[in-house]
Amino acid sequence: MKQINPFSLEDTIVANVTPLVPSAVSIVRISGKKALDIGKTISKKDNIEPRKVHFVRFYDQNENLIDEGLLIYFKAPNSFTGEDVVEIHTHGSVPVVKRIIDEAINLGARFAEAGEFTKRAFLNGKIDLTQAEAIAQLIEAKTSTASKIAVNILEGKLSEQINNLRKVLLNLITLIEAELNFPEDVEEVDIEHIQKEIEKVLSQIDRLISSYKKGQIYTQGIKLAIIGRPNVGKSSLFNALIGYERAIVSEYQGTTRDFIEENISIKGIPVKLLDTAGLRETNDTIEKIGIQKTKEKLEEADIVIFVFDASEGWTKEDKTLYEEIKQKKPIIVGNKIDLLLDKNHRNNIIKDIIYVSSKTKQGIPLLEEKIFERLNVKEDIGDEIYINFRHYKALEKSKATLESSLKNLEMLKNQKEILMLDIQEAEKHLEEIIGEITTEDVLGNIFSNFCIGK
Ligand SMILES: Nc1nc2c(ncn2[C@@H]2O[C@H](COP(=O)(O)OP(=O)(O)OP(=O)(O)O)[C@@H](O)[C@H]2O)c(=O)[nH]1
Ligand SMILES: [Mg+2]
Repeated sequence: MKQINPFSLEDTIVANVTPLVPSAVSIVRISGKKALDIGKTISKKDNIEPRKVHFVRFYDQNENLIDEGLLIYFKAPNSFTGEDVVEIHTHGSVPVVKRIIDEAINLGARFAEAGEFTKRAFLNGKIDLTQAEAIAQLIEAKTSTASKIAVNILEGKLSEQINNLRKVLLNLITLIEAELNFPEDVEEVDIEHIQKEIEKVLSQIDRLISSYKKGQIYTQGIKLAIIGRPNVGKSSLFNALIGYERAIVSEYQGTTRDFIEENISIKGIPVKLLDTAGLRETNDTIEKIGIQKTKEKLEEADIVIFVFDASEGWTKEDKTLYEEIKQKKPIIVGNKIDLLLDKNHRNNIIKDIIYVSSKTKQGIPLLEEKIFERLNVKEDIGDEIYINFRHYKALEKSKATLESSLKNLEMLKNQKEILMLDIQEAEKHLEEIIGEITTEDVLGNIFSNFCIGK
């Protein structure tokens, strides 16, 4: 059998771009040197012009008709991958797509690895590494805000900022290098100028670094646990927040034993909502296990909702329990407000309570508002940039190098070679972000997370 280097740019690759499910239309993409010939053979059409939609019939090698559809040819370098690309649009029939792919393979293509089209786009200089990552992020995005974050990076906004920072550092490197090479002809570089420029770069790096945590809230979301005594209406509140009767609700204490999770979105933020077993002293073995799990979930939660029964008031048990968990700064929710006739009663309890009725849904939007407020993020991110973990790590390294240069600037004034090496190192870490320098490991990591066909 022929040994194929999985990532050789010499190969022509093929894959379905759309999922293999019955649908209106499916797309197969072929990229590489043989793409046009394969397109011509499958469609039995000789004059295929680039960037034109051709309505054709597709045939297998025995001249059997596979389907009719559209064929588009993107001539290198004006394609997604930068290579010759042929796109075949068929009816969304799984066997049709498979036959087209088989034909392309018969004609010399091989099935693409995950992310291989995007990897080629990167290797051929069509996009940089931040943009390649953004494509995967965009496809994976679960909320509209997460998609906006990806699109902003795909537009090249992060690369632009990184390149601006690199420019400042490269200018410094040039100045110092000139001074070192031509000490007679070139004036000594003003150390205050160097200091100011490094500080400028550092403040931008800090701004980008701080975007990482916020970005995680938008893309990864948060965990929100509902905690409280038995029967206060935790499961009812859980159901009210997710919008359907998922958790069992009953008038018996200790109804919920195992915790239940459900994913929701609050103003575009993915929220993993957790209903837990009511906390109380009990001899019931199963309930005890549930309570232990509740305590674990409490630790993991980013935000805790502490529920009490407002119709009963803030009882001694509520107070004891609250004291136990207050370090998590819970949002306190008084439930069953529909049963509360004496409205003045509310003011007698602690401040900052959200009153709701899980039964009538009164107060639920306000609670969602409060949860969102706690996250301290914007609803519309505009054109703001939120970096990923890889960017974050590289920026941290660049920052550490620059900070140490700043600290030792007085000493480095007379050791400009070392200063220059430091600045060069800081600049290299910025290069890593956009992928000017990368290793096969880094690329493997990024592209293996892609889906097939991208
Ligand atoms: N009137 C009224 N009744 C409610 C409300 N929320 C819950 N209940 C009732 O309170 C009882 C307990 O509700 P659950 O949601 O099962 O309470 P829980 O806190 O999950 O209880 P455990 O799972 O046992 O810890 C049920 O009979 C619910 O119908 C509410 O807002 N108004
Ligand atoms: Mg329950």
